[in-house]
Amino acid sequence: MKIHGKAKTILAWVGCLSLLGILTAGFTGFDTIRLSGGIIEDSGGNTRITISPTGTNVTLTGSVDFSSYVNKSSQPSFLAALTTTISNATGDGTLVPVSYNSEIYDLNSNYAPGNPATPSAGTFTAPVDGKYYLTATVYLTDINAAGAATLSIRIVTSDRTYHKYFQDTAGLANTVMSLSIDAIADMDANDTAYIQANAAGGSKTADVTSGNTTSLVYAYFSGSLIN
Ligand SMILES: [Ca+2]
Ligand SMILES: [Ca+2]
Ligand SMILES: [Ca+2]
Repeated sequence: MKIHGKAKTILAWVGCLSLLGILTAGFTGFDTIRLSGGIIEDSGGNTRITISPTGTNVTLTGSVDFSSYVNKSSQPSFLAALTTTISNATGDGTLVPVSYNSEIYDLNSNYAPGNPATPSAGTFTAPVDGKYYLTATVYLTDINAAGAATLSIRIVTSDRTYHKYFQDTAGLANTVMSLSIDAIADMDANDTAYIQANAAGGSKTADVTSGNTTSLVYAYFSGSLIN
């Protein structure tokens, strides 16, 4: 192993270290090696770890094997629920921005709750370019279509919209439908994602319904950066 930068100075100072074996001597508990930047190479001269001079990035080159779990406590990830019903919001085809007003968790503070009174959409903003797993449900009640009711739930991102359609062929009064959707969305930094739903084929009686209690969630929106 070859070490560049300030680490070289540190290793010269820690004279008891062996570069031919496992580095154990001289380290106890949470001792610190402080680098202002540099690279660590394997015995073949291949760069394996790069630490940027600014101290903001560490780049690992090649595959990385973890023998235990990896807990990424700041990885963008959120879960929000709708806890207030949006009444008489659709049924006539109106696309409703779903408000998901109550955050259950928001690990990197990238989710802004919506307001069911307006209604305005609960919106996730991607902090970095990446692939984001997004999933949502809505619970539509009081759908009174004269004939067939067409329903949809959509994930609306800055670059594209993901649609999922359903049809209630019976067209019964007071029909209820639970709709769900998911996608692995390609998002750029500062792209947004929110949920829309609608019912068509009748009048504007349909409600986007919340759970009975905060522990019984009928409508939720969640997402996480996966890659
Ligand atoms: Ca938030
Ligand atoms: Ca974009
Ligand atoms: Ca209603």
